[in-house]
Amino acid sequence: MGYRVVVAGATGNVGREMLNILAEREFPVDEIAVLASRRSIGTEVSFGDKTLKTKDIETFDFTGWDIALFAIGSGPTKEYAPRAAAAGCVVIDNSSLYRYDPDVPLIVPEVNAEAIHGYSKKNIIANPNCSTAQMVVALKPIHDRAKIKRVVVSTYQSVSGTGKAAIDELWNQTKGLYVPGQEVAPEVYPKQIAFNVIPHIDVFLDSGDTKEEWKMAAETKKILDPAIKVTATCVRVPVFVGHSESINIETEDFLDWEEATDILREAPGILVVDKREPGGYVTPIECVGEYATYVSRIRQDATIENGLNLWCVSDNLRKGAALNAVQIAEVLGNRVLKKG
Ligand code: 2RA
Repeated sequence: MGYRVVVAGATGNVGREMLNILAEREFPVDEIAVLASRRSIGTEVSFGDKTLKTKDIETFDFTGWDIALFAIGSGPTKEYAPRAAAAGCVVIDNSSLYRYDPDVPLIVPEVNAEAIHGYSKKNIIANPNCSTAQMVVALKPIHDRAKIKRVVVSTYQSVSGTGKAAIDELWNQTKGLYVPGQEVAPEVYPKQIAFNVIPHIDVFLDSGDTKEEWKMAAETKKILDPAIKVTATCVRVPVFVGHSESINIETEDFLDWEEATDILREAPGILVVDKREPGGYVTPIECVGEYATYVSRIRQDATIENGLNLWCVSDNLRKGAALNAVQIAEVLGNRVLKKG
C-alpha cells in the first residue's frame, strides 16, 4: 500500500522535476493529483509513462490525500498550504514562506532528517533555498568532524533559479547579440545576463545584503548549527541549470585537506571529483539532471589556522528543490507515516 500524493505547481520547472523524481525513485504512489492555477488547468504533465491533466488548486479538496509537494511560490502557498494541512495532508513546501517558522521543520535529509518529527505542529515541512541545500550537504561531514565556526561563500547561480522567463531571457538575449536588430533588452534582470554576471539575487536588505544572502545564513543555522557564522555573496550567472559555490570554511579543530577529502567521499549525497589537473573538477553543465552534490577543488586555506576551501556544484532544480522535497517525502513515509 502506498500514498495518495499531490503535486501543486505541476506545470512549473520545479513541479515537473518533482513528478520526474517521484517516478525515477519509484516513490510508493497509489494515486497522484497534479494541480495548477486556474490559467493552467488541463495542461498535460508527465509522470513516468503516464500523462496527467492538471486540476484547479482553487477547488481541490485535500481530504484523504497523504502528502502534497508544493511548488507554487509564497503567495499561493499562504492560501493553500494551511487548507491542505488542515485537511490532514502533510505539505512539503518549496517556497520560503515557512522556512523560518519555529513550528515548521526545515529539512535536508542528509543533514537533519531527525527534524522530521516536528512536522505535526502545523502538518507542514519546509524545503530550503536551493543555494542552501547543496551547501549544507557539503558542510555537514566537515562540521561533524571539525566543528565549523565560519563560512564565507560566493555563489554562481543559474537563471533557472528565477524561472522559465529568465531561461528564455538568457537564450533570446544571447541569440540577439549575434543577430543585428534582434537585441533583447533586460526585463527579468536589471542588467544584461548574457555574457555577464549580476551580483544581486532577491531583494536588497537594509544591511546591504540581499535576501538570498540572508537566507543562506539563516537557513544554515536552522538546518545545521545556529552557532555557525555565514557570510554570502550571491551572483547570477549566464548558466541555464546548475548552481556553483566557492566555499571557504573555518573550523574549531584542524582538518587536513586530504582527510577532508576522504570524509566528503564517504558522506551521503556527495560525489567528490577532485584531480589537480585541467578538467579535474565539476562544472554546472555536468550536474544537470543528476542527484549528487558535487565537490571539487578541496584544499587547505593556509591564511588561517584551521581553514579549507572547496567548490560545490549541484542541479538547483533537483537537490536544490525537487529532489530534496521528494527525499523529505521518503523520510516522512519511512519514519512517520509508514504506509509504503
Ligand atoms: C534563485 N535561490 O536561485 C533562488 C530561488 N530559487 O533564484
